[in-house]
Amino acid sequence: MPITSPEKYWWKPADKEEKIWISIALLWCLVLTIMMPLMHLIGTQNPSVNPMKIRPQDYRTVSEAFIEKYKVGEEQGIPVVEPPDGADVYLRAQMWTWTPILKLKKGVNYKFHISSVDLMHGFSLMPLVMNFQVVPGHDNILNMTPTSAGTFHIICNEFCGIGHHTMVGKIIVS
Ligand SMILES: [Cu+2]
Repeated sequence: MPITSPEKYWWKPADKEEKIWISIALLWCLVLTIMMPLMHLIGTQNPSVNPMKIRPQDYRTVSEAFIEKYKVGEEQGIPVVEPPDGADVYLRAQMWTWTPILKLKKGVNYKFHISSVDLMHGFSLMPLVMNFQVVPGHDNILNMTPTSAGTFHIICNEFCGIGHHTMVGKIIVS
């Protein structure tokens, strides 16, 4: 039995319904493309951080010094730190912790330095859904003023190994 080619249908003109869906998909792509830069200006989920370079070992040193200076306690082996008003705040990501736990005041502006000392992690502040990537070697500088009191959790949204799901940090605002 000879081998026969399948019916050639793919060069038939596109169906009307197919054309409608291609147009919708294209239009949606354009909307998303415009929304990406626009959300930086009007949205709050993707803060524009000021990235500076820092070697991971240097970041470890400065964040350890910050912890030493303002440590007020400990929770399950993680230091609890209460920095003074307007201080530089260091939040370190590493497999699989966010160090330290921060105690902040509502309405006070803090200059955050967020970086990783091993591999790439993702900063996701819940329940506010504020996100950005935390890359070793880059100090993400971000001015943040807590506007509401409560306990906020930071989860890692970049898969970083076997303990990824346990990587939860905490910011307590009073
Ligand atoms: Cu992680």
